Amino acid sequence: MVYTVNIGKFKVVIIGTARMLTAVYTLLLEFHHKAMTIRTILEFPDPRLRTQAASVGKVDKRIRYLLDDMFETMYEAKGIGLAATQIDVHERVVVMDVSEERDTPLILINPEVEFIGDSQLEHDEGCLSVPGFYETVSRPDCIRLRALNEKGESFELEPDGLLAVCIQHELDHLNGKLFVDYLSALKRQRIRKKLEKLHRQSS
Ligand code: QAP
Ligand code: CO
Repeated sequence: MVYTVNIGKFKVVIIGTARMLTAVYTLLLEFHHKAMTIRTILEFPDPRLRTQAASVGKVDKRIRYLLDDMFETMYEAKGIGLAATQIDVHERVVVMDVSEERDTPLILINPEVEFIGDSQLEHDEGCLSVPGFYETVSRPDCIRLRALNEKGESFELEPDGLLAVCIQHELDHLNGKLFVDYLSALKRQRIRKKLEKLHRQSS
């Protein structure tokens, strides 16, 4: 049999049995997917950043594709953390890499955080959704994290310092919260006005 299938903008002709069609089609879909993985990052004050993300039910191939896209998007943008919310996917998935060498990826699916001890840490924060702005935010320094990895296995971590700050920042995204929410209304408004102006100029 001769089959014609559409893969994105391509029309592909497959000659063979129906079983071959399925196999080749799956392969082509994966190839096509891998060719376009950088997603658009939403920017403050986009109201979609205020969405509460839903828990992931099953860590399957769909989630692993999402993780691939998120890492590619985060590394390309030179970020240290990216929540799915920021690419308009409202599921509880986070990718991070706080290492200097950019070679230590960390995946958090359905993350849960507990505060341990009561020391606070002041840290300069930025955000891929608030480009060009950095402000000091105070957060609990020591946390206990429980999350699922890319295989759906549960793991625990007790980070402090930058890693603890970044985890809390990304978890906030999944709950529709941004680091600018911790600033004064005046500072937040200034940032919003400047970004809105930039968005008008680039559209
Ligand atoms: C969250 O943020 C974070 O303005 C991750 O022009 C940041 O990856 C937690 C970025 C700092 C703790 C400390 C920001 C890239 C990246 C920008 C990011 C920019 C380019 C932000
Ligand atoms: Co952010």
